[in-house]
Amino acid sequence: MFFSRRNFLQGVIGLAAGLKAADAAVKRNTGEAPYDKNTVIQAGGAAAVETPDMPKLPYELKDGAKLFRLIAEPVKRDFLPGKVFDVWGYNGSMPGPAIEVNQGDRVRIHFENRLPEATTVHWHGLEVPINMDGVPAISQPLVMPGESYVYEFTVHQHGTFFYHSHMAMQEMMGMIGLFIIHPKEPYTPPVQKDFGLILQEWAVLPNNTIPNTLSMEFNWLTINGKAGPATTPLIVKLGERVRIRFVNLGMDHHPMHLHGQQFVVTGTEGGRVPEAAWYPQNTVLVGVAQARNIEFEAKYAGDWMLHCHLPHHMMNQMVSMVGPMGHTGMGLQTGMGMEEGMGIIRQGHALSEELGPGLGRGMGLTAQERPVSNLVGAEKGGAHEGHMTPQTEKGRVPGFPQDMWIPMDEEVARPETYGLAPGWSGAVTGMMTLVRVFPPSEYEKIVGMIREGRKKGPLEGGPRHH
Ligand SMILES: [Cu+2]
Repeated sequence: MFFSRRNFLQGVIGLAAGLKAADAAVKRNTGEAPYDKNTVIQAGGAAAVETPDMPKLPYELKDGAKLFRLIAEPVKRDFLPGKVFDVWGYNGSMPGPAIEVNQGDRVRIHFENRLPEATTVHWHGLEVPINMDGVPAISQPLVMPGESYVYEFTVHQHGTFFYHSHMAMQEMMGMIGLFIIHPKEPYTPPVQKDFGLILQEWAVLPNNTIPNTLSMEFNWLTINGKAGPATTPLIVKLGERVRIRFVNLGMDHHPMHLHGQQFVVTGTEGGRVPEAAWYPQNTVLVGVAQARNIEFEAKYAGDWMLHCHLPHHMMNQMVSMVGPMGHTGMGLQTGMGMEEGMGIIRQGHALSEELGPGLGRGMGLTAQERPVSNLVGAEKGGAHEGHMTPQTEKGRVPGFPQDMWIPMDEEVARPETYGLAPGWSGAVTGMMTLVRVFPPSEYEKIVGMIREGRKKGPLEGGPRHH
């Protein structure tokens, strides 16, 4: 940890006591797509699910069913401020808006395909009639561009499910959304906060905006379509019981780790886990196509990290800088032909004597290999100086550091980041977010900030670190 997060605000003035979780959910779901207040559901007194950075899908009651209108379409999504990517999603949102219903509901989904290619919608984990299963050519015809299809079924299960395209490359373009079903009989013990998070990874080459769905190396990692530090922190009051629902539909598994507390896994993609099977953990592996619900009591105040623990999933826009283009850190080299300078292979194969080391796949034994790092060329005072892990003059070693340190507090400031320690955003990158646990008076203060939309200015008592 770069900062100690043990000191907390003091002397803050409590504001607007009594704000309900549902109100907070309304305020916080201010994503790009329209958000409708009627989607906040209080099932059996359960807390409504909050989906930071992601809207919920509104519905209307019609002929005894909850009617949703789901539209598959291309979407522009900024993973970070200024990093806008061309992805695919639903209703203007990627991930798609969350569908939230109650056990026993009749659900009708008017689905429309505005993509340039055919698609279908699969209801992952739901026990639905075969003609509602959403697998093209197996259970239904492909829904061609411009066409519609009506899905309708009764949900008798409860838990964390999701919907997604059943075309593999479309999945990797972002075509997934939460499908949460609240139980008829409320879960015990009850939770006061309930969050839904979708984990995704992306391969976007430099200077591209369209994910390379064929790639198996990923350089952008997102939670609800945002990369840290643009992920909106989860706001919790000290002593509350918290549920976090993780869903993963990608190429990689994500060991999600929570700092400072132990949790139990209370649900999977198959539904509720019996209490007798709960055991303490602080890292849960959320595998591909899986859902995991965790629950914990927020016993300790602080800004606690919640993140995938795969090191390469804790970074933004990783690009291997090993190779001809990487040696200067400034793009195409001068004094070389175009093909040579760009590392284009014209002879041999990628691991050959001639080319292997230049592609960063050598064994350190051949003449062409040169000592480089992913930030090689980042000399003191150079172009990359401000993006390097802070060093001292004494600690400066050629080729190091390997890590990036790119704080952007101002660019990602939201009410939920209010009062975080200066530079905090340098520590939250890739598939990372924060669980901010506030003592009651400070909690009311931050909720007040959220309601007002305030995101700047000091908190009384100073920053939360020393
Ligand atoms: Cu991961």
